[in-house]
Amino acid sequence: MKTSVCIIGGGPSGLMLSQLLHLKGIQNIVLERQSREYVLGRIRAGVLEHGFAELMREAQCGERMDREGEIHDGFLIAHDGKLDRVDLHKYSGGSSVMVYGQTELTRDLYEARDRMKGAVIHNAEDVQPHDLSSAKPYVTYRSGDDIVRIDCDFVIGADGFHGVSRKSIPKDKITEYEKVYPFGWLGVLSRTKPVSPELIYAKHERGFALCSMRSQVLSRYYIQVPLTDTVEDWPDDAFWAELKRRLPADIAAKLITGPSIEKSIAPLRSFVAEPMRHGNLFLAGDAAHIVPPTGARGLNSAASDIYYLYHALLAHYQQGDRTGLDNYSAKALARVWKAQRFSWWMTTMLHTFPDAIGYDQKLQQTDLEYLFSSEKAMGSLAENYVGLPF
Ligand code: RFL
Ligand code: PHB
Repeated sequence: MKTSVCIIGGGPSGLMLSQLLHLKGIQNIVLERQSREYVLGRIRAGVLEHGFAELMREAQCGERMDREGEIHDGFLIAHDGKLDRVDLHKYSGGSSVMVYGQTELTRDLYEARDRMKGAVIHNAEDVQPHDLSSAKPYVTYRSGDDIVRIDCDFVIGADGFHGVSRKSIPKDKITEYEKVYPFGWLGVLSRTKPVSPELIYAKHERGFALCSMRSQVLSRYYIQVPLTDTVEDWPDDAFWAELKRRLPADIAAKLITGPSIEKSIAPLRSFVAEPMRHGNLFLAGDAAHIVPPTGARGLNSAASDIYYLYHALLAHYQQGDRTGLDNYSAKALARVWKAQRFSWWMTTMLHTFPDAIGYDQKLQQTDLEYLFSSEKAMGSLAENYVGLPF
């Protein structure tokens, strides 16, 4: 097979790029290791920044998101016996975020790819990029007993943190920066009405908790847990009891509980690989960088990568201009590091660290007091949470 752009990974990053390129007549093939059902079964992001929503519209995939997604103008932080509100709209100069699940937006992207007869190959095994430093790279994969070869101009590594793309870059050509946090998030999805119309981030001595949602009938809750815990350690009753302990009493009293329909633990990690390009391989999204979910930045950092890459590929194919491709890594990384900083800051401010000394705890408390006493500090939080410009 032959195509212009071979995209490894059919998550939000890969599908979005595929859709945008197709709309401009640039041929591409997406190779996804898992089945479509498996990809759609993963419960991940719930909050999309303005820029991501705009990209969905540009990809002609925004209709259902605009109909069913919820615009949120603010969120709450419970701390030290108080419940304070972050007014995103006021402090970001009129911006907001969209609450719309990653599952739903991935479904919309798959449907758009189907509608346009885009090539998305599922269950592609042993995907391997080759000759990345040459002008004629290619990708192979196994389908049953057959090895299939795809010749292309560019390979896009959009295959997430555990994908093959980043690993195919020689070790001496890439630098990895990593910070592993000593806890994870246990997440529960339940068919219950959310406890609050806006998200609640709760800092508590027993550990962080988050009340989020997917819709007015579907709630998503998280609690900080030690890395040694497993899902089996947390039957539903134990989860709800612990969540209630970490919420202000009046909120806990209102919480509607129900059977979990999904329960999983995600370790918290910050990671960046530099550069995001090796020859004709370009990394995008979680394949190149991940953040702890506290600042709701992961998917949104993926969106800016895709935006830069899309415009760079467009300039190359339409005007023969390669500057966008040459500048891609530096441009993407500048925004990626700002998302890293913000996610680290939110995580540090709101979690309970097992080895924290009294001094660290005082600083955490002061960080929150400063935040809610300074319009400038609120402005900084708000502009980062709604998303810095692409
Ligand atoms: P994905 O979604 O991991 O997709 C990569 C795809 O590549 C496939 N793949 C391969 N395909 C072929 N060959 C191989 N060798 C392959 N290896 C892997 C995989 O099967 C997969 O389908 O990466 P992508 O597209 O870059 O998207 C990134 C987002 O998924 C991620 O950043 C967000 O989910 C992070 N995140 C959040 N981001 C936000 O912006 N807002 C949020 O509210 C938010 N909440 C979250 C989150 C992530 C979470 N977890 C579980 C890590 C909440 C959680 C709990
Ligand atoms: C979610 O709803 O899954 C979610 C929301 C906000 C975050 C992280 C996750 O910061």
